[in-house]
Amino acid sequence: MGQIHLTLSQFISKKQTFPTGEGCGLSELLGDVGLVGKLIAQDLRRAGLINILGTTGETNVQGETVKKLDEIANETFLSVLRQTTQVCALASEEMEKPAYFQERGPECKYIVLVDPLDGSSNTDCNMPLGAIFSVLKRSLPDRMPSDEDLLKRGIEQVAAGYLLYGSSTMLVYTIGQGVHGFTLEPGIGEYLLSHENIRIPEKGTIYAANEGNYQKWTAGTKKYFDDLKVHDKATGRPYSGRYSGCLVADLHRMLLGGGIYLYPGEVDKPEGKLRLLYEANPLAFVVEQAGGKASTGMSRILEVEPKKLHQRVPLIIGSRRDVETADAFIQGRT
Ligand code: AFP
Repeated sequence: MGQIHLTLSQFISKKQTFPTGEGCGLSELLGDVGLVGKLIAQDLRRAGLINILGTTGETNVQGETVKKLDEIANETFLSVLRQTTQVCALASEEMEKPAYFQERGPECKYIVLVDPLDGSSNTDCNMPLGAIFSVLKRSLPDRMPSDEDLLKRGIEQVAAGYLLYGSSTMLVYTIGQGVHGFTLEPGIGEYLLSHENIRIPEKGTIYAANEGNYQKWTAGTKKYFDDLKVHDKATGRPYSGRYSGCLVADLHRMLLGGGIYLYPGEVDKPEGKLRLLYEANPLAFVVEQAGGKASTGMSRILEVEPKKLHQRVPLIIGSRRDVETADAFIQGRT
């Protein structure tokens, strides 16, 4: 028999230490996020056969076309996390307002924010998809959270991570003690530890961005992308471009092999495209925990003060030295 890997719950109970009172709540929550992953992965494997591809005909709060799978993933998060004893509210890219689970008592500690299906343009062509989650602590135990309680800076997250539906299904998370990756073993329906304590290389040679937007970028951003293509063996240039349309998949590649993902602000849209609270913040927490960096181009993502639930933010994320170089160009220092 080969090596026996720890399951997700074994790893959490044996290898993670929680502040007093946090243990079983976060452990249950992470297990339930894993359950969402199993349910969605099962649908995705049969997607072409069970009429769940294509659009619903609706538009979401972001003004984007809703895919059937967006709706299914959102419903799955809602119905699973509604059963999670320590979750009292769920906010999602697919819902204008957060859902509050009124039936929860004062012992219920956590608020979860999710992008339930990241990369939904990939649904119909069998490309990778993901989901991103951020966990905040409820501020006051004696009342249900309000919309304002969800507007916390990324540094206040107590856990974060993502599900990746690729050639295998993975759950990657942090509770502020490194970043750990688990691969779903479909035969036994368990997540098994496959990537313990992931460390992102200081610098990579890969970039991911939608360069179709080049003409919309600022002079500094354009200069950075031009610089990536200069031939210079000593600095590993030209970088290779790898962009999947799924941030989770691109970021996972960077975490393991190094590099940089950029969705920068544009001259006419300085706020960029991606959402702060359930895309940029959780991934920034993961990447920082792995030794990397995440920036708006101007400042640290985790310190951005949120003003509204579906706020957008430019995102430059990945290997520490690559993000520092990109920031220098974007700020006009290079
Ligand atoms: P969707 O989930 O709406 O498809 O957006 C995906 C995403 O948030 C991120 O995963 C991609 O990297 C990025 O947006 C793709 O955006 P473009 O289509 O503008 O390149």
